[in-house]
Amino acid sequence: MDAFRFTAKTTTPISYKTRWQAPSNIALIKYWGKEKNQIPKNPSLSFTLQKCVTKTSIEFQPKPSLGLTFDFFFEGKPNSNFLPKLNQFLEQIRPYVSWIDQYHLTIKSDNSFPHSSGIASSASSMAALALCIMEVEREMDTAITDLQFIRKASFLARLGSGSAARSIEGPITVWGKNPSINEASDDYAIKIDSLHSVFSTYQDTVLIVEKGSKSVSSTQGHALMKGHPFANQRFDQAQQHLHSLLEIMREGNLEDFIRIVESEALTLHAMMMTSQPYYLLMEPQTLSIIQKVWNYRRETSIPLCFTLDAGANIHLLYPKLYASKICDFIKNELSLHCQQGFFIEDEVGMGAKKMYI
Ligand code: 2P0
Repeated sequence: MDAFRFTAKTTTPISYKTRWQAPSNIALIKYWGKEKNQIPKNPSLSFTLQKCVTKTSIEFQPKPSLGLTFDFFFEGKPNSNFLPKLNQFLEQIRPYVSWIDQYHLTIKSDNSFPHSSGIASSASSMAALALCIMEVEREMDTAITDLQFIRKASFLARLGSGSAARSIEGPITVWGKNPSINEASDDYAIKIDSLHSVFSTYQDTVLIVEKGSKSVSSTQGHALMKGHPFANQRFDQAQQHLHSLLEIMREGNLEDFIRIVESEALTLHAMMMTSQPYYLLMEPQTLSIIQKVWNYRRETSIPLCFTLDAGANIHLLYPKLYASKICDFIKNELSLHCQQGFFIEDEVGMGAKKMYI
């Protein structure tokens, strides 16, 4: 994607420090299966979250020799666990931000959610890094427009982790080509406007069923879609689901919204269960929660539904209007199935923010 290569004349490097906060997101239409460099096999749509965020600062120091050098601190301490993923990210984006070789980077990162909560931090962390880097690029090339800034940040974040493309803007983004959206791209995510107002305050309570790391990573899961017996049907289904969901979200029809959202969650896990080798990320507690959500919905007619990420945790989605009733249900019934009763109350958010240091 040559449009995103840095072409402005570089000036003498200057010391610079920047800090951004980027949110996590939860996909309603799931990205599962990809080509090289996180080009998705199907489009995805997500809610951007508000409270589950990564805050990252980068200090750029000019240096005499060229090449990629950086230090990384997580929650105030040097941390080598993240170095391979960070190194891979910086190597991937280097052709598009060639100026970066003139700097030594000191990267400091914190998550608002516990690292061992089972909430993936790759989306929020890659998005925050991409935004810090774009801010410096805009210092060097003042002709960059806000739209170019956002799109290139999403593009760079995607090279680190596919779902990170959707963690720049909010409250709802789409990443991946789909005939119903002219502007949609496989290279970056775009914000979707003009949806029903109920979705501008939608709630997401994350029920933590399992805090530990997963037995099969998402990157491995994506790879298993190659040669998967149901891959093509799944990619077609995601296209159709996205087309229908956009219409449903414009109208605000919650019954149809639930039907597609829950089907997407279960299909994602069905893909895992029918991969070769097959595997399972849901836990018995995940299923108990799903059954209770379905019973609750039947008994109360309250439009509470669930979705799943690539793990055992449940995201409960519902309109703000029902927050107080649903909160009682979570505390009294669902938290019993959570690891140490742990859950995180979040809602849709407006996207990443620059932070003043
Ligand atoms: C998504 N997931 O749309 C899907 C649904 C999890 C379930 O994208 O290999 O961390 O870094 O591109 O983005 C998780 O996979 O994978 C994911 P890579 P990523 O949110």
